[in-house]
Amino acid sequence: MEQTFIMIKPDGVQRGLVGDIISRFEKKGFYLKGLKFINVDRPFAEKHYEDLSAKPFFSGLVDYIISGPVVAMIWEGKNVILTGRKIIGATNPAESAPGTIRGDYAIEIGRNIIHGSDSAESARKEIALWFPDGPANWQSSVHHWIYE
Ligand code: IDP
Ligand code: MG
Repeated sequence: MEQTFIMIKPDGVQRGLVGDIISRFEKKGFYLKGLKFINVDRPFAEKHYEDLSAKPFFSGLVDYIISGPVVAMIWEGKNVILTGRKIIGATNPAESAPGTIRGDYAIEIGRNIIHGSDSAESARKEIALWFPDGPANWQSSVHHWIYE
């Protein structure tokens, strides 16, 4: 089954949104396969966002991600990469639909609470970067109530 990397950014942690965000993914039916509460350093944040290194907002983005602890997660399920992006909402919260995490809780693009992998390739790279030991090994006992 597909896996994605989801990170609650420092503003999401500071604002007390960790439980709500985890709950949205859990209630949907996705399985939590990795969870870490950590501070990352500048080289690590730069590596995570290396594809954006030429953007004018890159150093501000790295400052933001290292400004406090983040919650790094692996979520698993059918189509979890694309569906996870839909649950998160558009990058700019001004354009995120109500009902999405960013649409409900954020206002500015540089304080948009949460990250989610945007493709199978980035999910694979990000999970390897953040969880070098790989995902947790467990199976949900309600699987057949979620999948036919
Ligand atoms: P995504 O998080 O929706 O995948 P990306 O384009 O990958 O969006 O950008 C990564 C992060 O960089 C965004 O979530 C946001 O925090 C930040 N960012 C993107 N564009 C801007 C911008 O124009 N100004 C400030 N920050 C930005
Ligand atoms: Mg992105």
